[in-house]
Amino acid sequence: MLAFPASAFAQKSDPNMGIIPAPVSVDKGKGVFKFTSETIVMVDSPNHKAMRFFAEYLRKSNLALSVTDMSSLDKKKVNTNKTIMLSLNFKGDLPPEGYELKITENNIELKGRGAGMFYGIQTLIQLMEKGSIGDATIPCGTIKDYPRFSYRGMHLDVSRHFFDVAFVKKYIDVMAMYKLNNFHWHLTDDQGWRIEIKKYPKLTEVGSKRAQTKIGRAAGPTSVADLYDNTPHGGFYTQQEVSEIVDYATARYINVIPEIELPGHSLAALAAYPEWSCDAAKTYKVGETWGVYDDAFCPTEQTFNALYDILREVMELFPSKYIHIGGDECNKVSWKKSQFCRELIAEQKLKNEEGLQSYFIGKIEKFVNNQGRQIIGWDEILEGGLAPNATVMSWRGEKGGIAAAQLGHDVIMTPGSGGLYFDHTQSKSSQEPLSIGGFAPLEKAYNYDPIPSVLNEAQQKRVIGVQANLWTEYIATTGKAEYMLLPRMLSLSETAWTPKDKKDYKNFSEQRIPRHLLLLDQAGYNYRVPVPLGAGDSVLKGNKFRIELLPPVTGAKIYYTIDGHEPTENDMVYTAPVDFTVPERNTIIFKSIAITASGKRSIVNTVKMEN
Ligand code: TNX
Repeated sequence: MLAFPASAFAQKSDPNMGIIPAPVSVDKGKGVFKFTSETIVMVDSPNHKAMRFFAEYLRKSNLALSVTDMSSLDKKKVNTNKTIMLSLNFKGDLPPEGYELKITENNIELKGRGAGMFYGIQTLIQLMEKGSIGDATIPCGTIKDYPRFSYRGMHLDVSRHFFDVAFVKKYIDVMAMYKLNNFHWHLTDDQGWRIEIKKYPKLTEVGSKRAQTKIGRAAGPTSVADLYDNTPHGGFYTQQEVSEIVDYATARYINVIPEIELPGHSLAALAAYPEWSCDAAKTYKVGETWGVYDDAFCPTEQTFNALYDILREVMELFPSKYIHIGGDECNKVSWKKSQFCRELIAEQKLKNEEGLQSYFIGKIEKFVNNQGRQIIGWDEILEGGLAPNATVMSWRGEKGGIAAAQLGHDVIMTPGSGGLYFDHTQSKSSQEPLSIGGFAPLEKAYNYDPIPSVLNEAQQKRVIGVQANLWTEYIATTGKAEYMLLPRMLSLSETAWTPKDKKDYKNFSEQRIPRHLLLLDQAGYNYRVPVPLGAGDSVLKGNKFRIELLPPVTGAKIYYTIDGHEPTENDMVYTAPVDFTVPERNTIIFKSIAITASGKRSIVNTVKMEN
């Protein structure tokens, strides 16, 4: 006999009070704070960014509460019962980005400075139960919280597919809800240049459009299976839109890091300005398929000057201390063919084309440093010698990150092997949508530890954080982008924020995720509905079985069949554990599906019970 684990979904019994990412410390209290018509929200710094965010949140919510400036009140006369008090002007220190939140039946007190206040507000919002005056409550407790890593990043590739301003804002919103603080915006690549550059208008006039896109998942540019969709694709952000997004993110304590890819992944720019390539006589067209192209920026004076001009405009638009300059997957074919490059290698006494890559990155870094900024590059920037102040994003496993940390460079961990490539598939089922492949289920990013154990203490400090990437070769719609992002981004959030010893996947996936998925639903996000909890695809051996399931989303229904058919809402509704006795040499096939209140569906899960 085999039984599925019976784990009661009870948020009330959750030691983390349902909060994602799990806080550093939670001391649960008894009772709830109730919102009534007498509740007042008092702030001591109404013009503070976080306070303005909260005021706006309250204005849009059903709570109809406004924010009162404490200085406008006679403090002695204020009844501190029924108040929610947000203060920045308190004595003592909190850890960077930290906050303290105390909820009693009488009042709520939130202390935090800067981002800390903002994150305290996010926690408060997550704790809110029901939405309107009269029935809204917050459970009592005391929370002390601050992040494990200072860099908590989420990336979005808008080159392979373009996503409009409204979607980018929605993406930033959900990042902010889960306390992520760096938005890595992959703005340029072979398949599209997406940022307006005033000095070089052809970058967007020509470089932001491709004539068609490869269908399905075939090999890269040299593939012979040439099937295309015959549909033009394009789009770009004007500088004004870029500024609007930067402001929007800044209001949510999110830094926006622009990525301008060089020297490789630059075909869209070369289609616009072939004179920046090593063979200006060649015609280049904006990439229509995926993979690594042979063309790259040529390291001439002319190209560098153009890149400096571009970066100057980029730095005007982005206040970020970091500017991402790419650096990955430059295969150097065009450099090897170039007389100019051979001569430059000799003249600069470089070893080979690897040395030239390092020379290229070094010059760009020097320029960026001279403007008071720092570069981030993918781990290939280690090849041929690392630019002196660069921060490395380790994506091809952890090797690059480890080497960089050992050299004393800052590192951001974002390895595919850590489940941080959200373009990889979320389950092995053929019911998943087309993806680039790989395998990155929810628990993989959750269980990833960004600090490699081979690093000594000083080197470990070089790992400033962790990031997940959403590459969009196979993601053409916002719905699919959200499906690939969520709920995995919540795993990233907890990996980036929560102390390692407080992480607990069972608590996360069974007690907290279901409610968050309902909240995300209500906030208008798409996501992947996990299969009914307790129902992994499996083959069980024996004669007596009990199937015990829990809805993966609060309020979702589970339907099942035992006749081999794909379950739908026309089938049996799971309400209580089901027992089976399987006769000898027989098999019962139990298939289940979860369907949320809004109609989102999980994939079908199959359990075979064999005797
Ligand atoms: C590798 S990650 C790339 C991207 C692709 C991605 C697909 C990195 C630095 N380069 O150009 O989109 O794989 O997973």
